[in-house]
Amino acid sequence: MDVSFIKAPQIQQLLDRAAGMNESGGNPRLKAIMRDLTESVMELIVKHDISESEFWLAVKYLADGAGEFGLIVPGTGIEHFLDLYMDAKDAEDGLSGGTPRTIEGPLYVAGAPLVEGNVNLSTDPDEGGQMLHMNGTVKGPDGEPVGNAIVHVWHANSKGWYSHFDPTGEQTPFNNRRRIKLGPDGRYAFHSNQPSGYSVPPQGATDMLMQALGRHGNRPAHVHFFIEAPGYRTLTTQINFGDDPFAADDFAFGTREGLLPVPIRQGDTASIQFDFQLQRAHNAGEEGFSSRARAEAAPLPEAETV
Ligand code: MBD
Ligand code: FE
Repeated sequence: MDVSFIKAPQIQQLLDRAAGMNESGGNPRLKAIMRDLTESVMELIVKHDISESEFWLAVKYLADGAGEFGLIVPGTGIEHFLDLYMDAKDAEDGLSGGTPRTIEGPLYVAGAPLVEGNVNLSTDPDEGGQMLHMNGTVKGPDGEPVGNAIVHVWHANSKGWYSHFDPTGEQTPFNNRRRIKLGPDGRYAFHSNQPSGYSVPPQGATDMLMQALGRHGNRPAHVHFFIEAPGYRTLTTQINFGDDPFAADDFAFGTREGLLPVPIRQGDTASIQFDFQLQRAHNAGEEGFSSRARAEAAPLPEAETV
């Protein structure tokens, strides 16, 4: 059977009716997107001659795996694709330059302590024993220091687990998560227990998919950032350790040229010097965050809030 089967009047009429094209109510943009999405699924079924059994297996996979969509989206390359698409639209608008954006991932938690100075991110001890020291400057397009920035930083512990998402339940809320308030010079500095790479939960939906694709579910050790500052575009990015075995083989496609510093290692300490360069905001919306739904936790009562 050829995919032109989809173009038969009977099927085109079905698509129109299913997407509410003949109804006056509803959301026109959603109708147009739903019609194309449904047609794409039909095309896929015909192109690959997907059987009824296979189709319902896929529905069951999505239903059972819904809790891991935040991992499946980066694992399938779609979250990285969103970055490539935003980059391409920026280039069209003449908005290139600065530190590359890269995927947020599913593990940010709003409400981390707001702190100043040379900051310790780690509330909990970590038997890994290795320390990470990171510092640098947040700059603007002309190399000027960006004043009054807030650097949101979050990373895993030495077992690759993030606080608030740790199945062992061992971590204190906001361990390895802080918002760092910078001064007029744009300088930041923090230290923490060094993160290890991340692996998707064994036997979970993402792991099953990766195995079926002959892939793995590992990320190199990395540190996430949001950087916001008045007058500048909020940057979503991360650095991945250039000397990690998975630096060139990240299951989530979050590693990018310019975001792979190699830590300087001396004894139990890894040091990374890294400057960020922001783009100027062209409207107030660019100073904010996307409206992606994010986890949020109550601020710590003992937080050293500034
Ligand atoms: C992570 O820590 C991460 O950053 C991404 C993108 C996906 C899974 C786990
Ligand atoms: Fe991560």
